Amino acid sequence: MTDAYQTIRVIDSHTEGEPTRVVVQGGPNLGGGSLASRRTRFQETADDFRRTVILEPRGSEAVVGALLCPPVDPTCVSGVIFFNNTGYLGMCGHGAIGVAVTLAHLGRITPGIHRLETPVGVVEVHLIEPHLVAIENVPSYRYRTKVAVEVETLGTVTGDIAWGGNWFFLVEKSPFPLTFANLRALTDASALVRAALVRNGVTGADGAEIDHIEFFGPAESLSAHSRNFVYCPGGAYDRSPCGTGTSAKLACLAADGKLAPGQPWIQESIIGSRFTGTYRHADNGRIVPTITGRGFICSDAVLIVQPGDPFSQGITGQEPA
Ligand code: PYC
Repeated sequence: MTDAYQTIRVIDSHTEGEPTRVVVQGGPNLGGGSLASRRTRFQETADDFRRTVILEPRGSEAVVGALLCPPVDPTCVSGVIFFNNTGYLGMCGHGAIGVAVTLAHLGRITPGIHRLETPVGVVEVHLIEPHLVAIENVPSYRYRTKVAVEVETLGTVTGDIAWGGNWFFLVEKSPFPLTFANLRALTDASALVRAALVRNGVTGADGAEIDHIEFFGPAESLSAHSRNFVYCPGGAYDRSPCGTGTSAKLACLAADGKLAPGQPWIQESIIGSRFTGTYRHADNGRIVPTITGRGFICSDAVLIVQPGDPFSQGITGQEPA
């Protein structure tokens, strides 16, 4: 006879290489209210659930979790709260694509346009084909341009600050060539840039921490416009070109007059996968980006948490009792 254990049903997918884990059963009950207030409740009352789902041994630092919840706006097919190895995200572009292919896999959506409610606003997802999705992201904008910071071992690093659903510091000239072999150096350099921004009080609007760093360089493929490396808040790198990061990039290109509305921008990731981005103008000098990429289901699984498991809440760096 086995003891009763906790089960959590998840569907794992990847979007251009970047994993998304959608919780479809066994998640915390966050009650009602806006998605932003439910995200706060998640953080305050159920953060152990985030750790169980994302951290090793059940997850990994690269995984972005997505908790499906009932939407407030009845025109939305679902609400969704994104989370990762360190906390909670406002929006997640690759994650929204992962949610769309997951909802299609579950038979909850068919090809067409659907709306998802997130803590930072409603995004439209267009399931073009079973594995091809375009998301119309939240309005994005460049907040500050050519901000110089002194970074330990790197010297002066200059970048733009932009919002694409998360805050980004975008560095046009990567301090290291954007190759897979340089992942460690790029990750370490990004961590130093992030620390320098904090040290110097450089923030997004309303003092928000800039928790994503993006380095750019020339594309490897002749048909892409640029290659990037994206450092995520928990120290992992984005295997995809990052949906919110590509949105922030489009906002900068638009502000510089380097990309016209509707003109495609092909952004290559550090592993060579791609998103195609376009934008249209919105109010207050903002743009509405559309990001298109592919998503594939990897597994439909039940996570099990047995009584007495010393790592039921993941490996956190604290010694088990
Ligand atoms: O695709 O927006 C994105 C994203 C954010 C963090 C990881 N991926």
